[in-house]
Amino acid sequence: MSEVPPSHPRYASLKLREAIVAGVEQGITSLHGLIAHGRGEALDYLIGETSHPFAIAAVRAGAAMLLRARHPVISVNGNAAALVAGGLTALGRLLPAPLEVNIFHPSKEREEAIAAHLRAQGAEEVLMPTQEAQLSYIESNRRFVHPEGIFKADVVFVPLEDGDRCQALQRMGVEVVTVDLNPLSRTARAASVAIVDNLARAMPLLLQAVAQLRQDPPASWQERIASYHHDTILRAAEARIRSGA
Ligand code: PTJ
Repeated sequence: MSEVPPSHPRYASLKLREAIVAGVEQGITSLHGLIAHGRGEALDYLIGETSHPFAIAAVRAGAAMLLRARHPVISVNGNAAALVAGGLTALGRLLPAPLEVNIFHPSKEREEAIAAHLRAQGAEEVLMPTQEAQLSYIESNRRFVHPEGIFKADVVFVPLEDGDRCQALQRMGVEVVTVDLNPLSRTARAASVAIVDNLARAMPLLLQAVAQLRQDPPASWQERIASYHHDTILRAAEARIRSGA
């Protein structure tokens, strides 16, 4: 039972905080995930807790990139699973694309708990990290991937993480669509498309964009991607944060 009354002025933010705490209690999210979430909260506060045009433009480009992909994969960590498991599962069905569990802080139990949580939300295919397939240019636990998933992906949706794997994937020629409230992070900078927004707000927008764009001819996806200018988008997000308005 939630202890947050809907009338509370910070209801939406407090509900997300509850979801992350519940994630820790269910063995899905790491304790470090609480700290990462707090950093996200602070940046969201500065950004005005709303989805700005720079985020909407990135959502559309990201949706087009995922639709254009030959083999898209959705990477899921402990924070994303706690916040938007249902949305990630719906995205997997819509594209279609497999979900793959990939976490930074090693824990077999947590990997299993994340997979079970995704399946409970209706995910049909959840790929797990393996020893057989490993990414280059990275030494953390994130290097262990699935041979049929991230290992052979051409585009990976990577919501909310540290930057190492994003950089490694880019060096391997894989495109990355990320959601990160920090436009200065290595993830946001190294990504092909960075949606600077709260993952909880961006997820329904991304689902809507994919549902709309998949009706359009593939040539229009290419145009959408070409009209996305990564540095300009990141500068606009940073300017919004710095303005303090
Ligand atoms: O489950 P694991 O082991 O894979 O761990 C996941 C975390 C998130 C703990 C791990 O990847 C990590 O430590 O990430 P960082 O380096 O703290 O980066 C997380 C980034 O996500 C930061 O730039 C935060 O500002 C940002 N962030 C946090 N919450 C949100 C967010 N971005 C969008 N939406 C959020 N709700």
